[in-house]
Amino acid sequence: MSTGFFDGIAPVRYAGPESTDPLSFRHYDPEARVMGRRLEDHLRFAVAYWHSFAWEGNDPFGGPTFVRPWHPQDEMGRARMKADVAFEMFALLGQPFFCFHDADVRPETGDYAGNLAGLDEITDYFGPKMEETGTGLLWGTANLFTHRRFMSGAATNPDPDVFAFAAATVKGCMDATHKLGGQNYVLWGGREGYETLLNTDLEQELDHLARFLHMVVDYKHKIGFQGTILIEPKPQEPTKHQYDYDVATTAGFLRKHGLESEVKINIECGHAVLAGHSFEHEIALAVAEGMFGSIDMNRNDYQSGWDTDQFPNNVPEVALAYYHILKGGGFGTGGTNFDAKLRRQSIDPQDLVAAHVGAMDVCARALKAAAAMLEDGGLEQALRERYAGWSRPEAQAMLQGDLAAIQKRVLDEGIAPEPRSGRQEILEAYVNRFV
Ligand code: XLS
Ligand code: NI
Ligand code: NI
Repeated sequence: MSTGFFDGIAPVRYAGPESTDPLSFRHYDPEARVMGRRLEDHLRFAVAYWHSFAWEGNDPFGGPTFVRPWHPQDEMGRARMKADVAFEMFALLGQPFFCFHDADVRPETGDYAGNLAGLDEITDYFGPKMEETGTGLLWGTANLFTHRRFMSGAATNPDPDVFAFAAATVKGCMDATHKLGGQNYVLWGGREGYETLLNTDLEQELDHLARFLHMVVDYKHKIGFQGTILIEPKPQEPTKHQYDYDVATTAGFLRKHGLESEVKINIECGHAVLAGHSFEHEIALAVAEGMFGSIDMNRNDYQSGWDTDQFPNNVPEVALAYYHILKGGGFGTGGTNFDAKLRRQSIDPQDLVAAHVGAMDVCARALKAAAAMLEDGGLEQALRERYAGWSRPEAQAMLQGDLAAIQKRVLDEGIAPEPRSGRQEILEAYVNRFV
């Protein structure tokens, strides 16, 4: 039986690029084939439960703006109603996946046993709904940052009791993710960092973080969870400095602790920008490190310098992100999770659906552009030409040699390199032909 929340909104269909209906797809045809694969299987979209159904519209200056029938979110009956509405939206959109934190889906009881019981109950309630709507779980995760017990961190808290509470919480969330056939399990270190070094033993905290992560990996194997463990980097916010700063930092941390073959990275567009990088930089680096896992798709406002979690709307930027994903072989267990929220003035149920429709269209258009660039091969050809000198035997031999041998060659052969154009504007104009 329908909750009536989305009354008047029909299942979203592909209507073609000429459509002017904000509740129809203009570019996302799940069945369309791109590089021999269905678009739905390329993009692997997921709705983020927290932004769409748990966040009430608060900002630092104001309280809730959304008035939903499942508010206040403090008891199981309304948690079930929220789930009913969420799965109605997944079905309307034809979303193949969703993602959730424990705290998004069950009420906060204030104690561990109560929270775990709520999580077990609501995830049992999800099971048949997932069957019925054909929605899978892209990833589950634990919220180790909202409740005040986590104010000084979770795995990196100076208090071992908080470490214990966090470890027990993650175990419960991994069990729930496993039960629902989740394809990944995510750890975003929301408060794994510090506000001031004056009260922080950075070295000890990093050791605890590594130990915690080893326990997560060990537990994954113990229960036979087939999904991928993912770390989601972010440089700051909420803490002043977060340990999993960016892809480079995370990759180094994983290697230092022997976790590089066990853990991959979930890259969020807004977090990349906060770290002073582009989205495609973070993706390309993770691919190069063999650690690319999944993406959190959103965008930041370029003026505010804050993780604004807006829905994506910049096709050229998103196209470059998917270019590097496709070039790296596409998603394995990962996907495109819309870690994006409405603006707090967008209070209608229709806004929620339209936001996802628009974002799915941006991604579809971007992925098609990325595939067309790869198939055309222009960028790859330009790369091959730029690095062509390295296929010469003497260049390869140099990599096996040493500085003295190279010096001798430079002197003997009178090597005097001439600079060559990087052709950036020509390449930018090339990209513009596809987006
Ligand atoms: C917050 C993060 C969060 C993670 C999941 O900035 O993006 O939403 O994706 O904990
Ligand atoms: Ni984020
Ligand atoms: Ni995220």
